Amino acid sequence: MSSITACLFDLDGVLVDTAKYHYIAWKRLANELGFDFTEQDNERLKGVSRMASLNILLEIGGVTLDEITKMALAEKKNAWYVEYISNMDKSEILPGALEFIQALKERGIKVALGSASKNAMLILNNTGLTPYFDAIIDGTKTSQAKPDPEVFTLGARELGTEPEACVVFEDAEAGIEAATRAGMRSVGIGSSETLGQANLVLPSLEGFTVDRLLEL
Ligand code: B16
Ligand code: MG
Repeated sequence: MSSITACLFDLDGVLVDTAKYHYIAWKRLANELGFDFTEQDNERLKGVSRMASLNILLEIGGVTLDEITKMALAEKKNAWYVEYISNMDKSEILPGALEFIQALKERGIKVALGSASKNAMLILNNTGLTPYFDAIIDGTKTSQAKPDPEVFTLGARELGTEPEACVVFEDAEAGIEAATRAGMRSVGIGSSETLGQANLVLPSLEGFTVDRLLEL
């Protein structure tokens, strides 16, 4: 097994909890369309692209719409979401995430972002995380959604690192599958019920050390 020289991080659910803002915006849209949208429903949208999320939401509400209307609704939801995340600051970085990234940098391990979000730069800038990344791959640079490995393959390429030397941190099952398909090791952040395919599952990054990473 190659030694680990790079870590690739998902954003929502690993470094920050933006899922709550996605939830409020999707719920607002569902309510406008005349149906409810629960937190449990929102679980189905984690790690899923914007248009795929809208399709799931409409399926839950039993609503069928043409593509042009769907595009307009996705834009409307995004405008609300951007308004919510505009007020984010570094207090919204998830426990242990910044400490772990700082420890990686001190040990000379490269750090990349691998997120489906087209709003990743706004979130990274507002939380002060941007300078820590050697490569940033987000939804504006990819054409295939997770579980396709594209986002992580592009990240490794931009870092100049072989996939075998990379570890992916993900909170979504599709993200763990994407890592495996990219030929990378993975750490699931969340529950082993959904992330059991990862090499290691942690409840959060709090207390996780570089030494433990290097044992993977
Ligand atoms: P946007 P990640 C994902 O971020 C979210 O988990 C998912 O809920 C969202 O729909 C997707 O980004 C697209 O986000 O609408 O901002 O482009 O987990 O891949 O960091
Ligand atoms: Mg995620």
